[in-house]
Amino acid sequence: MAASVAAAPPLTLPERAARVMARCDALAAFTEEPGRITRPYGAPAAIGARQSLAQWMLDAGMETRIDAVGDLCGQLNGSIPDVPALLLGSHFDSVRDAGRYDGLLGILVSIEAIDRLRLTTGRAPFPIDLLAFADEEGLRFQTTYLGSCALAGAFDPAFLDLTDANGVTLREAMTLFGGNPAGLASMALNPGDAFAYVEVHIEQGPYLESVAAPVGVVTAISGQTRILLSLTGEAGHAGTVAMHLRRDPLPAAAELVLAAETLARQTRGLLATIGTIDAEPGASNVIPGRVSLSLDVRHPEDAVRAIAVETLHARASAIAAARALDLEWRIARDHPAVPCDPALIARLGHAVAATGHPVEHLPSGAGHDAVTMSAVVPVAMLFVRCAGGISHQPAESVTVDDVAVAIDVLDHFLASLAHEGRS
Ligand code: HGY
Ligand code: MN
Ligand code: MN
Repeated sequence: MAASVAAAPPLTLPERAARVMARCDALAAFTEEPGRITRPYGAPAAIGARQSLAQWMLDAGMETRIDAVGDLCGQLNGSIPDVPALLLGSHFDSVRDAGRYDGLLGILVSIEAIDRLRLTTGRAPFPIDLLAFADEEGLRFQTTYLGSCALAGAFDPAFLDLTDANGVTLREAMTLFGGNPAGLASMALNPGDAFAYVEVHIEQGPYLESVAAPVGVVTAISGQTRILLSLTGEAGHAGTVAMHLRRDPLPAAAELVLAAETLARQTRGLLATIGTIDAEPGASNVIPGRVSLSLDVRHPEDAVRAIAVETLHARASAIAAARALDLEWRIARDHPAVPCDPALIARLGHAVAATGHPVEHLPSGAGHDAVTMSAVVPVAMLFVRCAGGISHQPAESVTVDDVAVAIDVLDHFLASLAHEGRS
C-alpha cells in the first residue's frame, strides 16, 4: 500500500517573494546576448522565458495558451458566460542590456497573488486572465505594445511587413514564435469581455524611494512619440574630400541631438532621448553617407508633446537643408497620455492601506501595456520601489521585502473584488 503523503503547506508571503526573486534570476538566463539580458520579441530566448512562465502558471492552477501575437495567456476559472474577466499582466520581452525586473516582476507577482487567492480565499466569481505580453519594448521591430495592441483591436496590419535588422518580417517572426498573423483581428476584446486591467511594475523612477514607500498607485501614464529618422548625404574618403565639399550627415545628427536636449531642458516636463545612432557604412576612414537615429519624446500633456515633435521636425529639416542632406522622418509610434481609472485607483489604494503601508500616488513617465489596454478596459497600475529609480540597465534592483508587499497588495485587491464584487 502506498504511504499517504501530506500536502505541502501553502507558501508564506516571504517565501512567495523569495520565489519571485529566484524566478527573475532564472529568467535572466534567457537572453540573446551572453553576459547581458537582451530578449527581443520572438527570439529563442523569448520562447524559453515563455515556457518557464507557462509552467509556473500551470503550477498556480491556470490554464495556458499562446495567442496570435505569441503572448502567453494564463486563465483561472476558465471563461464564465456573460461574466467579464479581470485582466492582470505585464511583458516578458526586454530592452538591450536590460535589468531583470522590468515587465517580468509584474507577471511573477501576479502568478503568486493568483495562486494565493486560489489556495486561501477560494476562487473568484469572475475569470482572471494573466497576460504575459510578448512585445512591450519594441526592441526588434520598433513597434511597441504588439500584444496589447492586438487585444485592444488596434493592431495595424501594415506592421506585419516591418523588418528587423536581419530583414526578417514581423509576419515571419510571429509565425515562428507560435503566433498566427491571420488570427490577429479575432484577438480583439469585445465590450464586456473584461472589467479591468491591472499591471504591477517596478517604478523605474526615484519617487517611492524618496518617500520611503515600498509601493505606489499610478494616477496616469505619460504620452510618448517614437520617431525613426535618417539624414543622407554622400559617403567619401576621409583623407581626400575637403571639409567644405562634404555632405556629411553625422555633424548634422550631432546638431539635432543637441537641439533635442536643449528643447527638453527648456520645456518643463519634456523628455527627449536619442537612444540609437548608426553611421553607415561605418569605418574610421570613410565619411558617413547616412546616419539613422531614434528619437523618443515624452510629456504628461499631449499638446506639449505634439508641439515638441513639430518643433524638432522643423529643426531637423532646417539642419538637413543647411547641409544639403535629405531627411527622412517617420513616426513609428505615437501614444497619448492615459489616466488610470479612479475606481481602480481607490481600490488599489485601499489594498495598500490594508497592508499597513502609506498610500502613495504617482504618475508614470515610462510607458506600459496599460496604455494600449486603456482603449478597451479601465486600467490601473501598482508600482514597486526600485533602487535609485534605475531601470533599463543591469543595475535595476528591487528588494524581496518590497516584492512581498506587492504580492500582499495584489492579494488584498483580488480578495476585495472577489468578496465585494466589482462596484
Ligand atoms: O519605453 C518605455 O517607457 C517602456 O519601458 N517600454
Ligand atoms: Mn521597459
Ligand atoms: Mn516595462
